Amino acid sequence: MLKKTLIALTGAMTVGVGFAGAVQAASFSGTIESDAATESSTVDQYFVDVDTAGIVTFAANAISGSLDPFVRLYTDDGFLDVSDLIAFNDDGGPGFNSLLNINLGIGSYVLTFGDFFLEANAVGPTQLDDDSPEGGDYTLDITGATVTRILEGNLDGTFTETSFVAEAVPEPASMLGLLAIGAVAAGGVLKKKAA
Ligand SMILES: [Ca+2]
Ligand SMILES: [Ca+2]
Ligand SMILES: [Ca+2]
Repeated sequence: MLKKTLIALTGAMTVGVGFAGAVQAASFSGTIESDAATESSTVDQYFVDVDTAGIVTFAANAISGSLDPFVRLYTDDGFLDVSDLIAFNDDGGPGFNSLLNINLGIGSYVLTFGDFFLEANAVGPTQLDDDSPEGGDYTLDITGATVTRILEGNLDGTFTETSFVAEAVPEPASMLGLLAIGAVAAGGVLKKKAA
């Protein structure tokens, strides 16, 4: 029951987490879809603004399926193409997960998220994924930048703009929120064990 509820909320909801100081952090959920028949998989785009120059972290973790996360970062000049590429990461995180730590100046950027091997010119909504199209649910944690827009790639070649809540939560409220989430999760586990 709890799991179902959480899945239903993914994609449309963002859990904003505020830290002390000016560091911005937020966590997003999404899904990469794949189609073996057409050897394709979807590519999602996260538009972010950096308001204070410094280290920005993108942590992309698969949470279901056989997804092998691969991320690429581009400058946002209004027309996303291969010439905008500035960085990428495949397996910098645990296992096959991606972790991109990069020093960025003030400006606008686009992170693309897809399954291995995400080519530099594969800017969505789908990519030719002929090494083996794989999909699954994922989380993306972004620290040091603010997400302004999310475009989810669809297998039919369209994008869906995902609505999300970017919360600027003061530290005390944020801590209460985390405690509340922990309490709900604990409640769910207890219920499951009792059933
Ligand atoms: Ca461009
Ligand atoms: Ca990977
Ligand atoms: Ca693949």
